[in-house]
Amino acid sequence: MLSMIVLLAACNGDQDFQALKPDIVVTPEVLDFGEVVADYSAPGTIQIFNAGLGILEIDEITINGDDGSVFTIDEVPLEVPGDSEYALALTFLPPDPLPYTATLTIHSNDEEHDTVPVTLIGTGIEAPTPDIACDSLSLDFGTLAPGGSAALWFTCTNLGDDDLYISEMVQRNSGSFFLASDPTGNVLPPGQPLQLIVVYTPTTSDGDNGTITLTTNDPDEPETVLTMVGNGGGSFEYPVAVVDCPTSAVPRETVTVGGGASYDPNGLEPLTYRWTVTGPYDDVVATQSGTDVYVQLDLAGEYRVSLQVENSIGLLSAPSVCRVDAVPEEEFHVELIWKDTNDMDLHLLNSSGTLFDGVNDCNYCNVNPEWGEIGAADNPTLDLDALASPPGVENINIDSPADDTYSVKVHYYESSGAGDVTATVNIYLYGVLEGSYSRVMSRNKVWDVAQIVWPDGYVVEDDTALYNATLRACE
Ligand SMILES: [Ca+2]
Ligand SMILES: [Ca+2]
Ligand SMILES: [Ca+2]
Repeated sequence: MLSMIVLLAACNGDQDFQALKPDIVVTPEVLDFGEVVADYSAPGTIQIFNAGLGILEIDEITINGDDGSVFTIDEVPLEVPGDSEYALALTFLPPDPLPYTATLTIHSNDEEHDTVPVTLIGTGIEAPTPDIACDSLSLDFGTLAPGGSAALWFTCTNLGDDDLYISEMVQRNSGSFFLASDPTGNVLPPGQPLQLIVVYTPTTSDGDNGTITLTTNDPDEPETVLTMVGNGGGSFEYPVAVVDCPTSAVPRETVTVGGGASYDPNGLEPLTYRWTVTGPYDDVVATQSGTDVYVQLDLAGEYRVSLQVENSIGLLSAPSVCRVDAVPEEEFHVELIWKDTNDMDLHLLNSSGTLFDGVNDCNYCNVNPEWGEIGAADNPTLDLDALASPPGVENINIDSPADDTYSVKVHYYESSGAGDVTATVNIYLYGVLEGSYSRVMSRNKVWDVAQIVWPDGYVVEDDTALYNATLRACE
């Protein structure tokens, strides 16, 4: 009975109830980190004391102000028991030589002081700093037979204006990479390079990968990770190129081939893109470096679009290749190709035509004559007209030709120093390559290539000798 009375008295007493509340006391009111070299960090501490007997619950600690991001809290406590203290650790990292200030606010369950502000100040100052820069962050040794040995190197230079100190070197993964000398303890004065020679001695052909991590006093890059791969890298995952090709295309169209789905399995991004576009004659027609590539399909035939992506440490993906087949839409499509700096001209004559007559010979000086019925469908058009490329590409098209027999001719207009040049003519009828012919020509010669009988759609090659043009422009 006695113990029950004591218990009731303890619970009901007003003064005892007060004592179970938390009571927050924070010092200092202003935390000054002093002067700190820009890009270096300095620690600071705020004491949170709970002078009450109830548990102090910390709801949130915020840092506000324009400079809020230069001050960070290491770890926020959930609660501080009665009559005890928590040391709140902070870090000040000035990015520039400027003064910084922000307000830290502690939100708690202390009803009388539910928010307690602390002013944070600090000044960034200018001072010499080291700056590590390596010429490459990866070495790929390619293929090497077991028992063989090869050496490659990284060159890391101190681009800063204070000494660069290499405090630690850690090598991980495959032991087939051997660092010729341990750089630990090296001090590089400003401007000084350091060669890190790596010798690769594979014991199997399964592939190897490894890293070297350098720890230095570079303030904004305390660790530099260098990656080595050999014999395909073994378990190493290279970046992956993914190309997205259009399913159909027509000559003279510009198509977009996308590389945006490419990725790096290790997240070593951004990627850089290396595109190579090869035309129907195995010529490289474009090399580009954007995420997407734009391919002008001058010719009918197959274009190969190849993409390799490079990750942020300089390792290349295997190439990914897609094919775009440019198929003429017109029923009648004739193209002329040459690969020198000279100027050749494609001519298409109807059965009434003579070379350079201004009506019945479609060419550079008569690009879209009216033939056949009234209307454009059966008229020829010189759609691509090249003066001097190389490569030169010209083509003449008819959507739906009138019944007739047509003649294809080539005139070597001007040499521009090119001398004898091979001309190639491809004849596509109803979207199908029906004939491909080549001749070596010299200046002012005319080549009678073939005759095309319409609507049968067959091609008769003309094997007569080249002859000199008597005219060089339309009459
Ligand atoms: Ca740096
Ligand atoms: Ca021409
Ligand atoms: Ca017509």
